[in-house]
Amino acid sequence: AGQPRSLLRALAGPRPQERPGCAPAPSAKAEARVLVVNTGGTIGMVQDAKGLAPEANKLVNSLKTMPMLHDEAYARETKLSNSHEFPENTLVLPLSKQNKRIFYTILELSPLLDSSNMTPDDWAKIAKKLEEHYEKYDGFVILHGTDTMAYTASALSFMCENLGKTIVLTGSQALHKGQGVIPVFALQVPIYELQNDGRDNLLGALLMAGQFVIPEVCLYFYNKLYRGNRVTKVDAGSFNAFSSPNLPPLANAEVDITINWETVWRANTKKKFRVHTNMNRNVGLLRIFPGITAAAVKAFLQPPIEGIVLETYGSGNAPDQREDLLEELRKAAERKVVILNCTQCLRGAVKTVYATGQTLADAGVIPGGDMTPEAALTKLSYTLSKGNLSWEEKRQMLSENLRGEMTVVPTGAKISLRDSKFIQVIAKSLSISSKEELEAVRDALIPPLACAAAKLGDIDALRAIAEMGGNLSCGDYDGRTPLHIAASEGHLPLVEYLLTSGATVYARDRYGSTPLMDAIKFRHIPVINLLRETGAHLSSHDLEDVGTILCSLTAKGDVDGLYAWYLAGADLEQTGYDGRNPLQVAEATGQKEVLDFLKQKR
Ligand code: ASN
Repeated sequence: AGQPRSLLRALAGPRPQERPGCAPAPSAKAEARVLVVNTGGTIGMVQDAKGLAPEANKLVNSLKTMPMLHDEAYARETKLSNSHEFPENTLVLPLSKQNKRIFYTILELSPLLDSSNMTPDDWAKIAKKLEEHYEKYDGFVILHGTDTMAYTASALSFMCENLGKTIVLTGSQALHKGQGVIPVFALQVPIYELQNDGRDNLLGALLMAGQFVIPEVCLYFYNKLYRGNRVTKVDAGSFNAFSSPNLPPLANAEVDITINWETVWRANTKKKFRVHTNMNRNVGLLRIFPGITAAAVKAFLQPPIEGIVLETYGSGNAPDQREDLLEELRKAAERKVVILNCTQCLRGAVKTVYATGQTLADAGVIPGGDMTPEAALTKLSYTLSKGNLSWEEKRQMLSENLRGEMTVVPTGAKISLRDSKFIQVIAKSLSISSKEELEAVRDALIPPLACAAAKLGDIDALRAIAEMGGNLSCGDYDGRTPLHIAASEGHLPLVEYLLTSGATVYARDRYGSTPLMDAIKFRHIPVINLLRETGAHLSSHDLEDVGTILCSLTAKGDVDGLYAWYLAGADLEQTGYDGRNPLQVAEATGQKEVLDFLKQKR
């Protein structure tokens, strides 16, 4: 155990954020909705005759009895279970330290699975649920068995295209209780057991998904949030089951939650979220070993196989004196079988420093950098299923960094903001010299500088800030990001630049406003269109009083205002507080222009 206290403190009450510039500030009515997709795994298992197995419809009722995971008094006060606003099986966390109420709805897949039984069809099932519910929730948690969690996390990272919201996989682990002879089932720890990691993992995952826009498929385990396609299961027994050997965690949940924003993957797209589900199954993992026979390699590479991950030694080496093996690899490459080279080592990357590595590259094998075998396999499966791409394009795609699954060594010298003259001068005048203090100055200065540049429409300044390592998703003291400002000002090229440079459309400022809401407020039609193209949408919270707002715009004859709401996705037939809809108000107030507009949009 040893870890619950830190997470409980994360729930305890209001404290300022440790890095106010970088986390989205709570909105005016600070609420978040998270969808929990339960796929199975130890977290919800019960004991049956054969051992532990998943059981349907059990989790929600158990969670309701756990105060750290459900605030029963608040649920009763708000009549949560009878509310039309929330779907069945919705629970609510106690108020978080950031003063946020996280409501979470549990959706159980059928059948629940021990993750050893998962296949790409199950990944597709999860992905489709995410797509179906994407606009209704702020973030997503996937409960999953630990055995194949790294595969599912890697697969989903590729299958989720243009992701803008946080998705967190978590579960619970097996535990060795001492050294004695213990039946296998006694080693497993479902959430209902006293000594259990599932409660903390679920709570941590909910706090991450409900409070931060981390547009990645992540994995939360034992107080750490990792990039999903960087992890591998390294321990069959301990709570500390996962490791991300080549990338530091995205966040740590200690006394405070610290997000490592520099490591967080930045969405850089103007396209909408979608899922790609038909993964190619003709792929495999082949681990070479001393003395492996050419016959074994040949058999493995037979049709219908279309791609394999070759797990090689050290920094990507295989015997260069085994002409028989190389011949099989060459023949496969000629048949257009794609071969991706990954190391068997836990840490480090494939490099062509040895002649033995170079020989593989000459045989047509693609270097896989520092990808985990799980990431390499699922990337292969994803890339090979892109029917519209040629063989060369698929090979090209495999060597590119698609979702942060591999480290790209920057070419040319990279200046960091820490080295910037400006920060240096300020640091000097404040007598600051330590790395941490310099970083604190940098984090305090970037958001207002970037927002000021956004206000002026100064793309060059923003580019300079980004090139120096500044995060353009950071919010200022009011949680307003450069994208909020650019949207309010109607600077279309700047909005475009920000969207392709890692800005998130889902950031909310302290007043609860998103860039889309700001663009509506100032009626910047082209900006609204662009944000919508990128997947921005109005949440149920944004639409709470929309009927009354639309009726009031109608009464004032404000066609532009109505048009802005309409383009943002509002329903123009919504009724206001007095039960009338905009059309009825237009008729009653004789707003002819509005009337024509409303009739045309019906
Ligand atoms: N066998 C279980 C599973 O992967 C292991 C676990 O969840 N700890 O579903």
